[in-house]
Amino acid sequence: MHTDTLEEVLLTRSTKTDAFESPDFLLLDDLLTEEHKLIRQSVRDFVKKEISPIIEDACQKAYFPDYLVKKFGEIGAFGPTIPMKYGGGGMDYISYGLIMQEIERGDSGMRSTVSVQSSLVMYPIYKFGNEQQRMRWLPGLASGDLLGCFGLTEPDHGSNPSGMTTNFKDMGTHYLLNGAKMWISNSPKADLAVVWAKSEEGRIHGLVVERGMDGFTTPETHNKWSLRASCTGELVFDNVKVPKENLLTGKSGLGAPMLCLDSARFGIAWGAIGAAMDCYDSARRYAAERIQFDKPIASFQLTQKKLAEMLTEITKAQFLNLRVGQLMNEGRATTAQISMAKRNAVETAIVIAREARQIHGGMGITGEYPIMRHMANLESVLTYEGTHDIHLLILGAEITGIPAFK
Ligand code: TGC
Ligand code: FAD
Repeated sequence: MHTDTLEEVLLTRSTKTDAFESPDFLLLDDLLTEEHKLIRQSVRDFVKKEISPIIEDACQKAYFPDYLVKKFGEIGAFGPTIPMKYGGGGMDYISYGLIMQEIERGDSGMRSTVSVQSSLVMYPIYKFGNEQQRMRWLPGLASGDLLGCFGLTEPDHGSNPSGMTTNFKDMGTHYLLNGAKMWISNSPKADLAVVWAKSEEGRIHGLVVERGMDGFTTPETHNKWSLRASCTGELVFDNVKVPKENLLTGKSGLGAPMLCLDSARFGIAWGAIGAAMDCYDSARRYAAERIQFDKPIASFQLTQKKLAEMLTEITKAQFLNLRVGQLMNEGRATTAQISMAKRNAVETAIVIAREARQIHGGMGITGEYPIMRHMANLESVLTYEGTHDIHLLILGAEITGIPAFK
């Protein structure tokens, strides 16, 4: 992976301290193991030390702090549910959720980097790859020596990935890959891409495409107002010769990328609530400190209403996420349950970010507080991994038995 100089980021390091305190109104901690709490604490400490001091500047400058990739590997944030034999953490899904929650509490873009690597790159290689492929790529991805990305979306096929036109032909000694993917997190810096493409028979398969292959380019997408500290780009395949040993043969069809998305959407549900918790906590502290009409604004009923509703919604979402995590651990979570959790968490977080912005008054629009950054980031989270409306339709299909997508 190409790493930029640390100088730009280090020079802009703020001395601001991150005073975040996590809300736990219904003592959800009692339902976690000691190991869960230790994992959460270590990631929370990491976020306070490594992400909070630089993230506002990184976002303002649209700078992807790629030196953090190696550090994420060092704390075990990549592939927490992947067996230790391959460099993963061998942890359960609640641990994974807690890691996503803490990292997104820092920034959704940083969580994107980590959840793509874990759920959308390591997971398919582990789940659909053979032993040789696992040993070849998973340890480097787990340590952060390699960065990966996931190419499903195309310029003309977003919500409808089964219409994809990216394709590969069997040339005997190799596959010949053509097409393009768009909106791909991590792509400009990625060492490898898990790419979903159609065979000559029109069946969707996953292939690992590596940087340096002739005809493979990853142009960056500029001018984003959201996820500015995450790098996003395209994947362009112009007669790329992909070795046959790079095909993931364990599963084909749309169900293969969809299984990866189940895992990633689960992580996003926890992550979005992390962003909501940060907005709530910032608003609670600001309301106690900010004096108007000779009183803290926390003493006004309208402020208390906002805070009370925020805490209620965070608490409800925490429990929904935890229950889906238990079902994930038992292998019983369904796509529709995960859709409910993702959809609920992101909507909850966006509403809370907007209310928190109001409590901060004019200060809420500045980088002195994390609110506008979370709010802008959450607009991407609302759209990726299945839009808000697609998740509603997945639930609608589950309830009625009638898919309304087409
Ligand atoms: P449909 O006819 O329903 O299904 C086609 C085949 O796929 C199977 N399937 C699943 N299998 C396992 N798990 C799931 N969750 C599955 N969902 C579908 C299904 O059983 C069927 O299999 P078979 O064997 O019968 O053929 O498919 P459809 O074409 O009608 O589309 C359904 C729809 C709209 C729900 C789905 O395609 C969808 O979810 N669209 C949203 C696309 C999406 O989420 N894209 C995400 C791209 S990656 C990304 O955004 C990363 S951002 C990361 C970051 O930065 O953090
Ligand atoms: P469209 O599918 O064109 O949807 C536009 C609107 O139409 C939406 O409101 C949608 O809900 C609505 N709509 C579409 N179909 C229906 C329907 N049947 N019924 C009702 N309404 C409908 N993709 C990847 O593969 N890998 C990545 O790493 C990745 N990272 C991303 C990072 C960012 C910052 C962003 C913004 C996107 C990323 N995506 C990634 C792509 C993301 O998954 C897609 O943007 C998303 O799936 C929606 O596709 P689209 O943007 O083409 O919107």
